[in-house]
This record gives sequence, C-alpha cells and structure tokens, in this order.
Amino acid sequence: MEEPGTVYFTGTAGAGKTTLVQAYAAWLKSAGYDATVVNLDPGSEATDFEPDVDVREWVRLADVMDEYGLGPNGAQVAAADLITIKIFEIKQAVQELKSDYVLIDTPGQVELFAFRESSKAMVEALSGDRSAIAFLFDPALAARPTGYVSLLMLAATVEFRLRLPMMHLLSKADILPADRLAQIASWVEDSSALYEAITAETPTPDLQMSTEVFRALESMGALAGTLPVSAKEGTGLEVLYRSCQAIFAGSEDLEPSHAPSEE
Ligand SMILES: Nc1nc2c(ncn2[C@@H]2O[C@H](COP(=O)(O)OP(=O)(O)OP(=O)(O)O)[C@@H](O)[C@H]2O)c(=O)[nH]1
Ligand SMILES: [Mg+2]
Repeated sequence: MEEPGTVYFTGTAGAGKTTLVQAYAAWLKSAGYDATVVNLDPGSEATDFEPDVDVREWVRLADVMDEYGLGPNGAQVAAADLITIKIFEIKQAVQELKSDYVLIDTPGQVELFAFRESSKAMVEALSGDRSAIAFLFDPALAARPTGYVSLLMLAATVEFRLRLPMMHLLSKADILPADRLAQIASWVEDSSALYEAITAETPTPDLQMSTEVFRALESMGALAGTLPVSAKEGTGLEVLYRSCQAIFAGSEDLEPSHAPSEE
C-alpha cells in the first residue's frame, strides 16, 4: 500500500490550524475518503478536539515544564526534541489506522515547528516525500498589503527550511468583507496590483525596503496566490483537496505549489 499523503498545517498563532484540520477531516470523511488527524502540539489545550493520534500520549508540555523546571516556551523547545525521540512510535500509531490522508496540526508558534532542526528529522521520519505544508494566512494580518507580504515572507522562510511543496491558504475567509477578499484576489492574479498596494501603504522613507522585499519574493516565485478557505462555512475545502491530490499524485505543475487552482 502506498504511504498516505501527509499535510502539515502551520501558520502564526491563532491562524485557525486546529479548526481547519477538523473541518477538512470532516469534509474528507463526508466525501468518502479516509483521513487520520494527528495532534503534534504537546501543549494543546483544545478541549473540543479529539485527534486520532495525539502526541500528548507521549509528551505533554505540563510534564516537561515540571520535570525540567522550564517555562512554557523553553518546554516547547525541549518537547520538540522529546517528540523526535518518540517519532517512530507515533508513526506506528498513524500507520495502524491505514488512512489515505494524514492531517497534522502543528504547535501554535510557527517557529517551533518550522525552525527547529528536530522538525526536519521528524517530518522525514513521519512522512518522507509524501509530505506537504498548508500554510495559513491569518486574515487579521493578510487583509493589509504589508501584512500579506510579511506572511508571504514567513511562508517562504518555512518553505526554505522544510523544502516541501506548500499551499497558501487564507483562513477564516468568512470574516473578510467581500471587497477585502476581492482585493486580495487581485493581488493573487496580478503581482503589480500587490506592488501598488504596498507602495501606497508605505511611507516614502521606507519605500526602498518595500521594493527590495517585493522584488526578492518575486524572483523567488514566492508571490503565487492564496486560496481562501473557511473552516466555519466549509468553503474552499474541495479546492484544497484537489491541490493535495495534485501534490501527492506528483503533478509537476504544483511543485513547488502555492495557491491551488480554482479552475
Ligand atoms: N470565523 C471563523 N473563525 C475561525 C475559523 N477558523 C478558526 N476560527 C477561530 O479562530 C480562533 C483560533 O482558531 P484555532 O483553530 O484554535 O487556531 P490555531 O491556529 O489552531 O491556534 P493555536 O494552535 O493556538 O496557534 C478560534 O476562536 C476559532 O474559533 C473560521 O473559518 N472562521
Ligand atoms: Mg491549534
């Protein structure tokens, strides 16, 4: 049997990762696909979230804090290393469920997942080249041009670290008014519209930096678009599914992917 396609949902704190993982898993199941949900956040306190495989069975943040006398952030860093030690047991628990797809909810702070050396080893052990990243753009930040560009930079950094196909998702799209959504769509379709929006928002002394950042992202191919999704309303999930399929079926067009095509 082929290894399942594994998607790591990541993004800034509160971007909507846990809620989207649950909504997407429910969508997959309702469409007749089998999905395993994994919680990889040892500090998760979500009470209405019941993952199929939960890292807290092996490593709990509160225990790490007690045992090593650490605060919550230091304990997250130590916990990431402890999880790596247990990764083959976690992988076995995932494999026993024999799903087509595995959806992984990652810790709240993106740097814990993306910037730790242990994370690369963990992803490699857990899913190897059957891995992709869904990077969530929080609309609280993405609705403004400079916020959107900052998230593009962060996403590019995560992609640079983990070297995996990446999808850009604009989460909680239901809270954005139609004109904001249309504006973001215009940046996706035409990068010059994004450039104009940034320059309009940037005070003159800072223009050069904005221009340099924009050009760097452009030459990296990191400006590719963002798919609006709403876990609350269930929108965008089918397009997300098609994008995952294209990645795991090895579509040349989508690697490295960014925005799934809505066509
Ligand atoms: N309106 C709306 N709210 C959402 C949606 N998805 C998540 N939220 C809300 O956004 C907040 C954060 O959602 P989470 O799913 O906990 O976000 P997270 O990225 O897992 O958060 P951390 O793990 O703490 O970093 C919660 O109050 C959710 O109810 C959505 O699609 N629409
Ligand atoms: Mg969460």
